[in-house]
Amino acid sequence: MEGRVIKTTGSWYAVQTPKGLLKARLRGKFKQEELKLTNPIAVGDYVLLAKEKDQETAVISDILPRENYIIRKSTRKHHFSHILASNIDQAFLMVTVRNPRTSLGFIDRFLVSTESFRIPASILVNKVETLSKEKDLEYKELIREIYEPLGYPVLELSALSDPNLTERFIPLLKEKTTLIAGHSGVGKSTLLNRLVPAASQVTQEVSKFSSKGVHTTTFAEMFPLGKEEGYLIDTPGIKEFGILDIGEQELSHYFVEMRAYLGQCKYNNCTHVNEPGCKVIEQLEAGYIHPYRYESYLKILDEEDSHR
Ligand SMILES: Nc1nc2c(ncn2[C@@H]2O[C@H](COP(=O)(O)OP(=O)(O)OP(=O)(O)O)[C@@H](O)[C@H]2O)c(=O)[nH]1
Ligand SMILES: [Mg+2]
Ligand SMILES: [Zn+2]
Repeated sequence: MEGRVIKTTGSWYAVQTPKGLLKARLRGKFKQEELKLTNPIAVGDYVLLAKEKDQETAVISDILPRENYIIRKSTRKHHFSHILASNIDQAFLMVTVRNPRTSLGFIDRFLVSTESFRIPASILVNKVETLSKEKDLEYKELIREIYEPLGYPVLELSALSDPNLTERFIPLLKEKTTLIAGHSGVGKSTLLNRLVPAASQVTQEVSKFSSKGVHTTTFAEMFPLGKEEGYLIDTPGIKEFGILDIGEQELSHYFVEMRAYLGQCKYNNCTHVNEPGCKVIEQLEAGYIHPYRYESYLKILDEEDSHR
């Protein structure tokens, strides 16, 4: 039978099937040929599984091909990646101006990974009710100025205090699998709890046992939206997104504002760094490409280069 992984906790997987939720484990080891992964199965995966003799647990025998996925760099193993979630319809990157501050470079890395699969992405600027300093408000506006013209919706919110979150967000989530990602502490689970009351119980239960009173998400988990079709995937906070092996000429394809000019540079193997007759550099100098975005482009190019 076929099912979808909605939760992983290391060795066990919760799989939603037509016959209900099953607790499943993996049979043997899977070969992951194209990627060096620390997790063979991720939330969002469609899998084939069969019930075991006891009828209470199941064994996963295969993973169906992933339409897409978002990865982060493994914190433990160098050159390894960890799939946050797979088969998603859209991604929300939650960012904050302070406590913690999200950098533009982090946002751009995320957008490269969503663009590489053409996953629609939005930027959620959370905790806006805490911002009053001129500098902070300017940073918030900078985020809007950079990303909105590129086609990424920038949504400001206060997951803690906005009264109308359900009315605002549920229509965006309907009939879709949505991933929420971002640094630790930006408020991903807080938003989830507001939108999916069933999830809130889970979190409250856990936080009762937590001495800090704050529950840091440690495993990705997918929550059904209830009567609205659709799923919301809460993910653990991450420091850095991974990027699949992207060639140096390929990277510019994932910067939407550069895409339009590709093929117009003098050299067809242009990397848009310092080549003469580069259309991208020309557009940058004319003010049509944001300097911060170009800075991120160079940084990612450089980092990926050092991995080759
Ligand atoms: N002031 C303010 N605080 C918020 C808001 N949203 C969340 N917080 C607080 O930020 C802290 C972290 O929130 P979480 O929802 O646990 O953050 P998270 O992104 O899930 O963090 P990880 O699970 O570690 O990745 C909590 O103390 C929340 O109460 C907000 O809109 N305004
Ligand atoms: Mg969380
Ligand atoms: Zn060029």
